Amino acid sequence: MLLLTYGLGLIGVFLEHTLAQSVPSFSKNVSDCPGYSLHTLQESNTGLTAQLSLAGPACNAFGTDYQNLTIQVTYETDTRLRVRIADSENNQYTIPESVISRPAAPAISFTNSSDLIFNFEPSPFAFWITRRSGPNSAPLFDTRLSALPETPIPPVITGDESTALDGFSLVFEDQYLQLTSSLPHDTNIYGLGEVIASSGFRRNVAVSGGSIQTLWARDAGDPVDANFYGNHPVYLEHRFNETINEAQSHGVFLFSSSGGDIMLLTPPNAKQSLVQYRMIGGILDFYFFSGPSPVAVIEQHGALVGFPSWIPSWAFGFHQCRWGYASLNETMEQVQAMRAANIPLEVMWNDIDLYHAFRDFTSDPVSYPGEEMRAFIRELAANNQHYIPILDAGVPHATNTSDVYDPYTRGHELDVFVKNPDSTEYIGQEWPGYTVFPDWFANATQQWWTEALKNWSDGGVEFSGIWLDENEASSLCQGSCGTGADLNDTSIPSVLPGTPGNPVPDYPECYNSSISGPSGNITINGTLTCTNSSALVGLSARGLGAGAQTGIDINAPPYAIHNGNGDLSDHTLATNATHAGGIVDLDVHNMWGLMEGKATHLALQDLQPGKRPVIIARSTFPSSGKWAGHWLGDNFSTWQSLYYSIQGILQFQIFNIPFVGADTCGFHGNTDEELCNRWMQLSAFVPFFRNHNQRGAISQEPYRWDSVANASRTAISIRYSLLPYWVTLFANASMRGTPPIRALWYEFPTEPELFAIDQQFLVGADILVTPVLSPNISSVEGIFPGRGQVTWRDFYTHAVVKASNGTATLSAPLGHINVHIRGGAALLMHAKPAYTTTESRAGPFSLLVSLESHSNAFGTAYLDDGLSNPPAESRNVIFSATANELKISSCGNFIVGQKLEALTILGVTNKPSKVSAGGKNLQSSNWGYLPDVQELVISGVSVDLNGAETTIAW
Ligand code: MIG
Repeated sequence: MLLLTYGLGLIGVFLEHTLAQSVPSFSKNVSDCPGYSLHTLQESNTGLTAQLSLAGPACNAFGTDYQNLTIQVTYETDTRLRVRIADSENNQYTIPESVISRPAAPAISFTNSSDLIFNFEPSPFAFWITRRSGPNSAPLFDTRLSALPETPIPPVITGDESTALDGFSLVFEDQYLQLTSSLPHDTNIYGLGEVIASSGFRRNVAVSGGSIQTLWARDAGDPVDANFYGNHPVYLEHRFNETINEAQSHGVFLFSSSGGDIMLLTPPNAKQSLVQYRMIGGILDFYFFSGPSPVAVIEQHGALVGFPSWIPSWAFGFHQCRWGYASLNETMEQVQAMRAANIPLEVMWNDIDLYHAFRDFTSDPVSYPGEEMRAFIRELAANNQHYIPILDAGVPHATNTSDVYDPYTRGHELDVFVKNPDSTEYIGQEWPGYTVFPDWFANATQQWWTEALKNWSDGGVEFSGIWLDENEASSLCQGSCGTGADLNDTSIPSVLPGTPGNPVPDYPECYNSSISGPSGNITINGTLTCTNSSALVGLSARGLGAGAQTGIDINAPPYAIHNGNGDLSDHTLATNATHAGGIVDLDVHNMWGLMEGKATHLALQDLQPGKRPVIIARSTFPSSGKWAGHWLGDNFSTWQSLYYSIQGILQFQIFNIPFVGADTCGFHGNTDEELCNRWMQLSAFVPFFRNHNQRGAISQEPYRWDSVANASRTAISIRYSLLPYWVTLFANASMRGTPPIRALWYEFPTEPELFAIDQQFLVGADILVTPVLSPNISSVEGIFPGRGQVTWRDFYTHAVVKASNGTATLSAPLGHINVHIRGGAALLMHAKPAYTTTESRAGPFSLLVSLESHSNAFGTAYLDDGLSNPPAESRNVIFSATANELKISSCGNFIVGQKLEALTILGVTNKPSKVSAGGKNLQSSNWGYLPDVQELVISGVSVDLNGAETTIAW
């Protein structure tokens, strides 16, 4: 009853703010939109500028047509071309440099050297992009009507007429912008997000359905085929010409913070596929990246939006979290239990349980007292461990004048909160009751945020990093529900999960009560009762949640994007919430999470000078990687979620936010032993490795089951031995945007059988992970790229994989994850992985070399102190093997304290008669040869990685 009255009250307030706008009537039909004609063309040495005029009567489809547009084409580099179409009046919102700074205008001309060429026809205006290096191949992007099929095209979602396509003219209205490009039939498209696509990592452009990527940040627990936390209007397209065995990738990025729908489909009977952009604001500011390799496309996107921030080496350790550690004691017990079980724990986290009255920047005086927190965190630090707490987006509104809550008082004083249209504070609702929201556009917000973080840390919560939750931004009520309400009322229309009245009752996915014990008693002792076939059912299911799109609010733009919540103002700041300078949230909604991440990064730089900030954010936007990493949000304790985590991790590599991972063992629902076992092992090969759980669900820390403890120890030990490899991959990401985690086809772009593979992935170029994604099986089939030309060796046994037709069935008992090393790899490793990354780094190095064709291997290792920001001195070590010898050389100024003490060289065909290091023969007791796996093992050396070139010969 309370809920109902509450809800009605909110609607009243909301309408007051929205009814004021009278909405003109629109045709809602783009079929008679006239397009534009180009004139007043001016060419320059970096590109061209021209005017576009509406070519006929305005169609006013979902807004009012602009009469005049300006197009600017800039050859920014040889691999990046910008096509920017904006209203000549400059009324439409554009992303300011203060939020995302972009490279300066080109100082020299790339017009005649760029691999991308801009072509156009003036009337109706249309453009297409071709490759200089591929004059005869299909354009990469083509908006000509002649390139597009006849319209109308039936709905992408059956029964949802708004997803039909009925005209391809360029439409540029204040509230609707449409641009359509032809694509080769059923081309390979990756990216556009954030999404969990039922089609897998490769997006569905096929006849049966197609895809809609809706761009609107939304707090929704990992829905399939619908918009949720982050927004990334960038895709990576891959084309393979079988006839000439040529593979080329390119990228297309729309630089816009507006809400929108991006449709991908292949019309029935059409010879081509399409991408159609439907934006409800902003301008059309496109960037094209020429690749031609997929990794180059990702690097080119990074060069534009910003490369990922440097990650300190400790952040690659194992993180333990859950919602529901009720007290500091309970939190400490986890740290102790992990130590007792000898399962490495690097970073301990707390969720909102930490807070006093659910308030940001607090710790509960009874359950998490400040001074005890300080002592706890310092003890962690003394053990080379770290601590990360949560921060929610909604800052509690103090209830009354006697309620001292400094972050609110101070923020109010500095005028840093989002406003209603009438300039009063916008008051939404979160766990603490009524909340306000930082306005990242206001002048003093950064100062206030930094101060609040400092005070929190000074009060005892001496965090090493920050976890940013709910930053879509999420609000539990509709509109500014606190405006005019009784702010003393801190009740919320929702009960915490795990509290009486809202238990987490579902049995683990594979639970069978007849085998697992009496029903009604969920324990962590799950049994292995799922069959392989049942668990992955639904992977091909579709559905974009468009059913939720009823009751469009009058305050919503006339074109209703396919927001999973329907109303754009639902569960978030209302579209009319107002930022400094009069910006309405409608235009910048998708950047709230980015801006919070940036402000937090800048604050940590201030508070922890010289250190690399560790920030994990839920809502992201292009350039978020410069400031933060990401976790994949509220997934489920299911096998399907385990599988989906791989495409999520791959997607965020495209977005240049490589430090990403899923809630290991699953968030929603109750996990079980087998799932958690497999998941702990998979996540050990994922950049951000954190176990996290829903409040009220059964406990799932890795020590809870013996088998999971064993599996975790094994996988974490491999992870820590591979730390130099992770550090090198992430250094390359921060310096060049190179993605650390790669889809198999990135390395083998001419092998179409790999284009849809997302059950396996590569760590860097050299480590292939083939996880188990289904219950109750003890073998797994894997594909081994290279078509027999590449040697893959088992990481554990060093045996060469025998793949017939490119695939092999691998033994995969519970507790074993298949990992293979690519022939030609040379991996520097920590010889003695220890309890923490710091202790692992303190030990000696080893080297694993997997020779290709029995002679060649190459690898590099980036070494530095793992902490400094910006990075201080570094050293790049190069390993290069050819015909019976390995050369080790390095450059840089960082002094590596640890020696290389052991080498394993795989692929040595015959037992060597002698082995030498640095010209001196080794005693026979210092090396051995295993003929079965053609393995030469060398110990008893002590190679100085700072020295001049050392040669190991055999
Ligand atoms: O409304 O802080 O995604 O990781 O445990 C739920 C509690 C708020 C959502 C996050 C989840 C976190 C939870 N939060």
